[in-house]
Amino acid sequence: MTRLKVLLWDVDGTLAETERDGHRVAFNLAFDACGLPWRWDEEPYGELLRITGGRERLMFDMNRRADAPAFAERDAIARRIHAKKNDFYAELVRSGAIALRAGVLPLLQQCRERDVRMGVCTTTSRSNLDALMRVHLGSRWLECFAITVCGEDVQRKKPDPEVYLQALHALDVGPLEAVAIEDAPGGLAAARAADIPVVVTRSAYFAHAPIEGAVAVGPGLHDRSGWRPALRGVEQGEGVGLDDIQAWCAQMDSVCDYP
Ligand code: XBP
Repeated sequence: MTRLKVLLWDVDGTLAETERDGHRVAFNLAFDACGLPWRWDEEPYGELLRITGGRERLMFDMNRRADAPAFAERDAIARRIHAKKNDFYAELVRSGAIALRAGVLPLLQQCRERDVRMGVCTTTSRSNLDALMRVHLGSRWLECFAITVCGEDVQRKKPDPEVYLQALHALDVGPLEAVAIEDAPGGLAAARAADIPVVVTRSAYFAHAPIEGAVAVGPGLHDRSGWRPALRGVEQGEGVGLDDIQAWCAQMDSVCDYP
């Protein structure tokens, strides 16, 4: 492991718990707005998260519905619902419905202080990322990140590694000079397929998902307890920092599977 030069952030579930109270709610508002009697409740939506990408998720769901529109119409309908969903999502985010996860801001700040470059590697649409970051980091949020790769920028979404490979290429760093922060098996698989070490901060929907091949997995960046491998110096009120991440990566032999 060489010096950690780049921290690559996933968005949904990692920077913020956006899915249950953000995207899901916005999809339901979009169904209503399109005159469709469909509804995604909390639990089934968790299962749908296996399909990355909102439009892809809609297509998957339509393809298994008894009341689905004719096959030839589905793509156009999915695009229409998805565009409306993203508008509703931006409204929800602007209303303050979605906070950043605890521990995220201090780590963003530490990266800036220590000149560790940051990137965003996400499956979500750029408009959703912009809405979220504008609310929490202000209108100049893009200046915090050396690169942002979103759903529109790739041919294949996570778990394909394309989003991570693009970021490494643009930043001109090798995979072991980067660390990805992810919350879910699909994102973990994408970063690992690009050979990038991954720290998993479990999100609500993936609290018990099997995690294979992460350098560390834990409940959130705000909390030093509950991590595997365990963190030294567990102190109340202190979160996970760059030194911890670097230490996990130094023990790369501990890359293992966590139930
Ligand atoms: C999460 C996703 C996204 C969002 C919805 O991406 O799979 O599809 O659920 O966003 P990540 P869109 O964890 O990589 O941030 O509707 O814009 O696709």
